[in-house]
Amino acid sequence: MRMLPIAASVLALGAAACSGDQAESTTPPTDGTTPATNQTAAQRAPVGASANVALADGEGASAGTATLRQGPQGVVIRVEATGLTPGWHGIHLHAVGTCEGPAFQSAGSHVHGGAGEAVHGLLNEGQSDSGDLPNVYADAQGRVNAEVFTTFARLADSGGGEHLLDEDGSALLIHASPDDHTSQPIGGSGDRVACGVIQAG
Ligand SMILES: [Cu+2]
Repeated sequence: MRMLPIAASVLALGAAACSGDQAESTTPPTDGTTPATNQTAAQRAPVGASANVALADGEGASAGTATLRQGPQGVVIRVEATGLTPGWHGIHLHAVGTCEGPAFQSAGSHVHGGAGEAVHGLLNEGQSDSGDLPNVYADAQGRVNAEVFTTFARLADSGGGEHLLDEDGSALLIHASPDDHTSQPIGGSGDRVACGVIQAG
């Protein structure tokens, strides 16, 4: 009678070793479930972090809102701005979470954590500026409804890109003119006309 429990244990160990072998298979999955990525697993951010922005013009009047949401490889930014001149506008992530009108110089330059000076411009071969974003377009009433995406910044504590919710914060800033995505230091996008602090949501 004593032998029965021992035999059962040996059988259980055998089964565990078997399933362990299966788990260690190196055959790559063929069902397309492996995410295509240009970042290593360590750089992928946990999703779910969000932030809100209350935009104001140089006189302190409301100029709309923006929301930021963290994805695994970057941040989706929805911009719902008002009171702009019709046409294209440069929009960037600036390095300091302070928006003092009318010129908003308090927001500092663009977010940039890389070595050396930031090279601006999404279409510039040497681009390294983490605050760069595509332009947004204001309609005839001066309203913007747009979503832009950046892999250069993050809300999450880990992941790729510059941390926007760092000690001195960050700001979302809309310029008077379009960004040509090439010239230094801000793509010729001119005055800072609307600014909002990026606040964890
Ligand atoms: Cu800017």
